[in-house]
This record gives sequence, structure tokens and C-alpha cells, in this order.
Amino acid sequence: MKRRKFIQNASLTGIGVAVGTSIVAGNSKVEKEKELVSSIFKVNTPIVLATWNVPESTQKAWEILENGKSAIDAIEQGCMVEEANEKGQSVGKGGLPDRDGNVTLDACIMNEEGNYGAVVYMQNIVHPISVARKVMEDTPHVILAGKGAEQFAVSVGFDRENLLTEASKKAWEEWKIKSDYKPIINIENHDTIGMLAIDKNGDISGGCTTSGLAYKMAGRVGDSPIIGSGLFIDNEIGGATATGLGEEVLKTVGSFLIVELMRQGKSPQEACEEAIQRIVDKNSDFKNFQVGYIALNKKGEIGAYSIHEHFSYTLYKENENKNYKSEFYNKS
Ligand code: SD4
Repeated sequence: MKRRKFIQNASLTGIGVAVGTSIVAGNSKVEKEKELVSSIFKVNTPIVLATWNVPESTQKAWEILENGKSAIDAIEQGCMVEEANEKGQSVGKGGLPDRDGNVTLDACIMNEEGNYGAVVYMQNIVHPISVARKVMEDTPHVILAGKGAEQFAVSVGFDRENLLTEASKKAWEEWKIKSDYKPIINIENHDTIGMLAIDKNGDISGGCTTSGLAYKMAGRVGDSPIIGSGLFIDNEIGGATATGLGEEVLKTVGSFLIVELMRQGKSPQEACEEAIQRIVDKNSDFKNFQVGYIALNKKGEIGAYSIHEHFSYTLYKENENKNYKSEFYNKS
């Protein structure tokens, strides 16, 4: 952490510049700053926070962190649990298809160094979060799309698999009878998984993975794999991730907005509320769609807020893995 930033943070917590000055006099300035910051914040790590009711995913991520692994490993493994869960109809295998019956997946991952990788509109691969990590780590690019993403995945060892399950196919066939194309306000307990984690070093990473809106137009890509919209991490500040109608998250660059609001001193909760307010202010029809955000800052504080009721999040902290109802805007 840069000294200027440290002093800003220290004064925010009531520790004056005098403390900052004594650090500079020391020999190992960086180490002393780190020690002091963690003693000030007393962050009880690790922490895992995810959208919706996904206790198996947060459990997996927590186990990885408890074993001393990095937040990025926890994010990948935690998200993979949902991607492989065929009952979850908005992520990975078993995800609801587009209007032509094709399951197309979007995912991204971002680490504590600000590196990011994503796949968009990818078919036939169960774990887009892992392919996104490979894009981040093994290519000079940040986003691969469609056939190219699939080819890359196969080239690095992923198997092709049909992602349309019997249940999803049946749901699609029933949908085709009316072909009613409206964004659905999610009132289930399960959806796109966005996950944020702090590891034992205090580093933050995040990921987001989805099959996107059910029965979308072919080629449609949502917010989930787009940096700053579905996910954003700044290891000096914190992270945020989104679920809901991706078009509205994209137009307001929601996750980046939340992280920037936290940088200005807002709590994760205040930042999530302001990001939802931006969407509501710009849309007189906000009653017809849902957006939900979660956020986590460097101090281990969390926030969650949505337009409508029934958004929830799962928090694994201090040995407790629990699902909570989110606060929401529309009380009418
Ligand atoms: C999308 N944001 O593709 C995703 C879908 C989602 O709850 O999160 N649904 O727009």
C-alpha cells in the first residue's frame, strides 16, 4: 500500500498521521505498514461472500482459504461447484438456453493484482470460470468469445460436453409455446453466482459465472463477464459483483461504480445502495426488473442491496456459513 493511501486510511480509522510517520522511520517500511494495517482493521480472514443461496460453493471456497491457498483459487473452486450443479438453471451445466435452445455461458475472474480474464458466449464447456482463469494466466488477452473461447478451452485440456439437460430442454420447449420474452424478476433462491473472497494474506479476488438471461437472443452477452459491470476488484479497496438484468448493470458499470464509491469512503452497504439508486433513477420501469449487488471491502465489511425483495447472499465468515436476505429498494 502506498504511504499516501495508508495515511488516508489510517486517518479514516482515527489513527493520525503521527502513526504513519513512525512507520517511515522504520527499516522495513512496507512490512511495518502491513502489520499495522492488519492490526488496525483486525480483519478476521478468510471471508467468502456470494450472491444467492449457495452454501456448497462458499463452503468449498472457505476450505481452500482455510488451507492457506489464495483467494483466486477459492473463487475458481467455489464457482465450479455451482457450474457443475445441474439443478441451478442459470449457471453452467443445466443452465437455461437461449431462444434457439443453445446454452451459452459467460464468466470472468479477477485477482488481487488487478488481472482479469473472461469468456463470453461460450458453449459446450462446463467450467467457464476455469477457462476465464486460463485466459487471464495463459494468454496475452483478457476476453475470448464464442467458438474461439471454446477452441481455446479444448486446446488447454477441457472436454466438450452437452450442457442442455433434460430439465432445461423441457423448460425451453414449454417457453417456446408462448415465446414471451421479458426479463424475469428472480424470486428464486438461486441464480448467477458472483463471489468475492479475502484470503489469509488479506488479498481479495472475485469471480462471476452465468448462463445469462433465459431465452435471450443468440449472441447476447450480459454484464457477468464484463469487467467493471458484473465484477470489479481493487485489492486496495475491495470488490463488488452483480446479478439480475445485465443490460442495466452494464449501462451503469455497476461493480466499478461500487468500488469507486467505497474508495471515496462509502461503506459497502452505502455503495451498493447508491448503485441501485442510479439504476432506479434512470428507469421509470424499474418495477419490472431485478438487479442485486454484493460488495466486500478491505476491512471485511460487506454490503448487499437489490431493487426488489428476495435477493439473498451467502456469507462464510468466522466459521459460519449462512444465507441472508438482502435489503431492497422497492417496498411498495
Ligand atoms: C445476465 N446478470 O446475463 C446476468 C443474469 C443474472 O440473475 O444475473 N440473472 O444479465
